[in-house]
Order: sequence, then structure tokens, then C-alpha cells
Amino acid sequence: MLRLDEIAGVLQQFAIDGRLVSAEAIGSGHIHDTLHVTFTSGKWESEYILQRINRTIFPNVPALMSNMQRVTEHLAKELAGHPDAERRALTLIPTRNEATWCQDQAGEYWRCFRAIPRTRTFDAVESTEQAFQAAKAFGCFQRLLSSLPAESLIETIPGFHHTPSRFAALREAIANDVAGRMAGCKREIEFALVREPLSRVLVEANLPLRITHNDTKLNNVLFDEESGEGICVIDLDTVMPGLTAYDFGDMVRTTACAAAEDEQDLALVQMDFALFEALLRGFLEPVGSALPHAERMSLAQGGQVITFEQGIRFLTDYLRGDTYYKVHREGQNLDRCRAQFKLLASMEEQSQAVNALVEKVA
Ligand code: GN1
Ligand code: MG
Repeated sequence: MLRLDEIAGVLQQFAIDGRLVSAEAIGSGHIHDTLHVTFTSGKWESEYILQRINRTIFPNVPALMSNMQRVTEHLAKELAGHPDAERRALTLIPTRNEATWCQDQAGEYWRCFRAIPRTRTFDAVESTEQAFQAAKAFGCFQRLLSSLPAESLIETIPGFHHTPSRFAALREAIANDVAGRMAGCKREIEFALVREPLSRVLVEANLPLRITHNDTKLNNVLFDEESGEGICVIDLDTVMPGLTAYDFGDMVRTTACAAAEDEQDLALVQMDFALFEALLRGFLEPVGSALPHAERMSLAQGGQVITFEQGIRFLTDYLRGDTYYKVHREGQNLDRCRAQFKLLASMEEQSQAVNALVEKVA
């Protein structure tokens, strides 16, 4: 637990005027600690998002933050003139030394954003319109960043979506079995091993590298509270060169199914074809005509590859004794893996219909 006096000490380093009123933990991310903080100055209140960065997962914080600064500044430039520009991209709050991050006494790294008013997030999709809006927001994000040179971004986590490397890491975790958990997940291991070729489908397809978000979960979109429009994409830690199919695929994984990522009732875990179609149409609206044919066709495979990859990552972490993702109960990573593999099986069953729709729409 973070103490308010510690948080106040950290906040003093940022260029924020006024008095701290409150700080509360928010969000459902698996990596960082996130707080919503409110300041008051006279009759004005201002709100911020303060994050303690997970430095095990992001050991090079200056590189991470330099990417984030590039991306947020580029988005602001591209959005200049838009009547709602300030709510359409994240804005970093500088420290009093004009840096984008600071350290506390324990050596932990912190960053701060302006909170975006009158928005909310969703962990589970509620309608096809919402799926359409989420996908459109990620499509717009990719389009806005298409004018940023890819070489200006550092690879924050090398090989992040290189699925064959994730597969190799799983093999290693099986071979080492450091937590002694292998006997309890033989079926999941078998499910993964027979699908090894799927891990190579995208990397061997010779697709163009773009600047992609790489973590396009539904809960990384802020929706306007009133209109329901997807207005801002958040969680920019993994913005780096990648494939369009990664971004589309992670949307299919998280938004074409309303079940939780760790749902234990696997009967609830299925790809909903209407949600898939809404995602496809929403994503293609802003980017469609800019993508070459082969890249548009790769969207049909994105969901399967990324869902497979994510299942492998959860299984690997389970076998390693839960060292990467935050877990809130015993066996949670295995439940997450099972849900991903069930979702993948459902995608496999619907692959003909998916291919036909992508052929038609894309
Ligand atoms: C992590 O923090 P969060 O929940 O946005 C992870 C993603 C995974 C996701 C699974 C840096 O994202 O890659 O897809 O969990 N981020 C990192 O829910 O590993
Ligand atoms: Mg997130």
C-alpha cells in the first residue's frame, strides 16, 4: 500500500500548484500502480493521474519516457485545432526540473498525466457500438502516428509481440518447471505445443512495420461519458514499431468477447461474431484505405495469433511462479491462460466466417 505522505512527497516534484486533496488507487492494469489525485487552488480543482512505473518490466525508464514524450507531443501536434484536442491525447505533467519522470527516496520511478475529464473505461464490452468505437479510437491512433518516423522510437520491450520468442520462453519454462506446477497444467501445455506453427504466421508474412500501440485492450480506451465515443487511447508504454495485425488482434482478444480475462466458467468464453464485425469496421474506418491488401487480410489472423501469444504468456508466468503479472489469487495466471485458449478454440471454429468477412469488408 502507498501512503498519502509518500504520495504527497512525490507530487511535490511535479510542476503542480495548489494543495493535495485526495489520492486514490484506480485501474485494472497488471503492471504499474495507478492513482487518481485531486489538487485544489482557490476555487479551482485539478485532477491528475499519477503512476509508479514497474521498473522490473521497464528497466530503462528514461527510454520509456522519451518514447512517451515523443508520442504525446506528436499526437498533440496532429490534433492541433481540433475543438476537443486536450481530451484526445494524454498530456504529461513535467517535473519542476522539466523532466517527464522523477524518483522517490526508494528509487522508484513516477510519472504524472493530466486527467481527462468526463470519460470512463470498461473492462468488459457492453455493445457492438462500443466495440466499434474502441476500434475506431485505435485506428485513429495508428493513423495519427503514421507521420512519426518509426526510428524515433526505442523498442521498450524487445520482441514484445514476437510470438515465436514467446513460444520459446514457454518451452524453457516447461523444461525448468521452477515452481513445480507443470503436472497441474498438462492439458494447457499440450494445447500450446500442437499449435506451434500459429506462432510463426505473422512474423513470416512479410508485413510492413508501423508504429503500433501493442496493448489495445478495451480498457486502454477512454470513452466520453455522455456520447460513448472512444476519444482517447491510453497506456502508451508499448507504443513502438509493430504490425497492424497485433493491434487489431489484441482488440479481438479483449473486445470480441465480454467474459473476463480470467473467467473460470469457460462456457462464457467465446468469440462473438457481431462484436468481431464491429471491430473490423471500426478499425478500418480511419485506416482502411491506407493499408495494402496483404496487410488488411492479415487482420483475419491477428486475433488468433495474439490470443495464442497471450495464453502462452500467462502459462509461462504461471510455470515461472507468477513473477510478471500481478495476481490476486492462487492459480489466476492459469485461469487467464485457460480463458485465452478457450477463446482461441472459438476463433478457430469461426475462422471461415472471419476470413470471408475480412475478404468482403477489408
Ligand atoms: C499487460 O498493464 P496492462 O494490463 O495494460 C501487458 C500486456 C498484456 C496485458 C494482458 C507491458 O497490460 O501486454 O496484453 O497485461 N503489458 C505489458 O491483460 O506486458
Ligand atoms: Mg492498460
